[in-house]
Amino acid sequence: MKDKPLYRVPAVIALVLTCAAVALGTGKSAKKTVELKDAKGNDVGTATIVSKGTGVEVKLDVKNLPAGEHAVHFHQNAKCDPPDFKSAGGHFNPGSKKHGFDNPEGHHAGDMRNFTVKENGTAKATVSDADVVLGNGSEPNSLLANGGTAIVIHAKADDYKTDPSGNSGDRIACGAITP
Ligand SMILES: [Cu+2]
Ligand SMILES: [Zn+2]
Repeated sequence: MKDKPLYRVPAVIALVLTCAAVALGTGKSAKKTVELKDAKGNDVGTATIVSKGTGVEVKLDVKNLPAGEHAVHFHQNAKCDPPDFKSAGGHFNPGSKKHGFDNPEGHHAGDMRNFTVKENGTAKATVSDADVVLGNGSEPNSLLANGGTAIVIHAKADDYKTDPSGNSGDRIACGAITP
């Protein structure tokens, strides 16, 4: 009787493979909602990534963040370990560029424009990125490639030119983007 569950193993494997095949077959994700956490692990809202044209658009709906202008980027690892979020790595940079829209050697695929948090600590803002796709993870510039990426909000604004991160200060919120 003890070996009975073994009979189920091939069936389970078949089911998993079928699901994987279906998932790959349907290919691209068109939308991804990411939960953002601050350095203390508190929920500070969401970033909803949608495919737009040949890139993506990111709808930020955040709360409990310091008022003012903040940098937001895609970073290379889908890993948001508090409190410093260093685990997210550098900016997502499949094209091996330098940082910043105003940098002659720039810019990283993960670079985006700053957004502003209101005095009450909230923001509803839309930023875009023409250099990345959601895709299915097989494209080099897919946010889902190599296990995924992260979206990171910084303490300060991005100056759009200082390598490697626009002099944007601490990482104050992070959300993993996983396949
Ligand atoms: Cu960043
Ligand atoms: Zn950058």
